[in-house]
Amino acid sequence: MAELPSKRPAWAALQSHLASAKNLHLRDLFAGDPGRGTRMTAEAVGIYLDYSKNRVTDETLKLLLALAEASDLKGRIHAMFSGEKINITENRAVLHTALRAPEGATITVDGKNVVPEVHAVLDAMSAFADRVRSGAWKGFTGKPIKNVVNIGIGGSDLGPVMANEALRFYAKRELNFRFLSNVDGTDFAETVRDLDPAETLFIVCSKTFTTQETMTNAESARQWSLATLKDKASVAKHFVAVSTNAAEVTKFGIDTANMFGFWDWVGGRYSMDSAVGLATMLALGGTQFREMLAGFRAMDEHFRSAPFEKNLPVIMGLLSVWYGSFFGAETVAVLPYDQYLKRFPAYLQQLTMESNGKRVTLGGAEVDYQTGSVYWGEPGTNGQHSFYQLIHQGTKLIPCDFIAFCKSLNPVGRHHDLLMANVFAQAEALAFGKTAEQVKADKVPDWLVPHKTFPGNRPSNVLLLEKLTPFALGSLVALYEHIVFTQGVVWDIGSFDQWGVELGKVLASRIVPELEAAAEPDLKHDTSTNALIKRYRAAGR
Ligand code: G6Q
Repeated sequence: MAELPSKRPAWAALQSHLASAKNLHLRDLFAGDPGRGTRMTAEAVGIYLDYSKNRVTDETLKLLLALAEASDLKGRIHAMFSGEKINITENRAVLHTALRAPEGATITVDGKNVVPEVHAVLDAMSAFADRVRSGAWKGFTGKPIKNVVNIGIGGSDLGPVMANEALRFYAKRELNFRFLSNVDGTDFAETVRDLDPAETLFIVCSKTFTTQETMTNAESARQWSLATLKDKASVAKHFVAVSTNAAEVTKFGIDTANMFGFWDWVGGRYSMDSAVGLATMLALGGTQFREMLAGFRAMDEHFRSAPFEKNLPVIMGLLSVWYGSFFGAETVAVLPYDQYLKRFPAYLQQLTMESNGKRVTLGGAEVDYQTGSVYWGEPGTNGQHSFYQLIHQGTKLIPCDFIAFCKSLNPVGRHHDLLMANVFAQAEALAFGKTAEQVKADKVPDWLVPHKTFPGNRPSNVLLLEKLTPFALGSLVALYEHIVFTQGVVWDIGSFDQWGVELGKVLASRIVPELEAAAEPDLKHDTSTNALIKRYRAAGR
């Protein structure tokens, strides 16, 4: 079995460096190094990354880069991009990068170039989107489509939800998009309650087409639609599918001519730029969707070719390893200062936590260091009036990623200057804080001084972009995809399986018949689960 990364000399070097690095304060690092704020930056694909407010020295960065080398990050990047089956527990290639490969590229999986298929699906999605957007696609009664409901969950929901919100500015506003994911009947009822079935198109989005929540919602949607439209032939006009499972799609009654495919080498949480993005394509149209893909692709190229010391995903990935595995930080806050990115932290939660929430190495050995962090966040400035307090003055170390755009899509009076002033001020305050001396100088009574003192030394990255466009969104998502990859390689874990999710799918289906059985079931769970099931049954549902 391969040795744990923590046993490598490069890891040990960082561990011993930590002893001194822990005591450094960003105040001193900046005071002693006038070039720091411009030197510790990197720029690529329209993203300016200022990582100077991190608790690192040039020596730390050198050691982190050495750790990346020792982890064979270069080799692993090559393995991913070239279609090697690096998802070893499922024996699959990991090729979300092929989803945005240019036409004419060659990426081979099991002896077959997958790029032509990718573009064939994109063309089919684009043609379909044109018809719906122009009104040429008619519902069963001849009315054009007004409402689009994406039914999916996890990777078949969070990406489109986030992207449709993020790119709303560019969307066809006449189309009304909704996203139905939860198996809770309330989600279904509230999603459809004011919609007219004759004007509503459902996208049943499921890689496997067997996911309990999605199939239950799809079945309820079909019944709801048929209750008005009456004729089974209407299903073909009001339901389309995104799936890899043609047999199940046909069984559901959807014409496979209206099925948009993808492949087992695309993980759910890496699929928003595949056919899973059909709702986004319907909102944006083919041209703008392809601009988003170009943003992904540009970041892919940067990740694959830029030297590590200038490589955005590598730098950010290594910094998060530094805090998570060495400082013991448990979380990362992602703080977009753009209202359109309000679902971006939720999207990143799945991307990062499902990918790197693993406790054994690829070789199966239990790790003795922290792996995936808890990612969370809210758009600025709202978070400032709630949880930022804990980041500034609490006992936990929470590295932050600030994301901001120089130009507003909705310039209104002074709003954007105020918004941006807040980003810069927060990053500054977190880093430098306010010393007791400074507080005293404000004539604060002695007893109040500790309460008004800010220790500072709270690390952050600032990502500054020009404007939120489809290209910019693609580049940001790909940035985080590759940050996750970098982390996973250094931790030597499998970032592309999700056995915990699979377990949930199995466990729930075991209990369903026990809830629904007419006769009292013979329960064989633990005493707590047995009692809960009995109480639920006794309540009479
Ligand atoms: C993503 C996960 C998971 C998955 C959902 C939906 O990486 O595998 O979130 O996307 O469970 O699965 P289906 O698309 O198969 O319905």
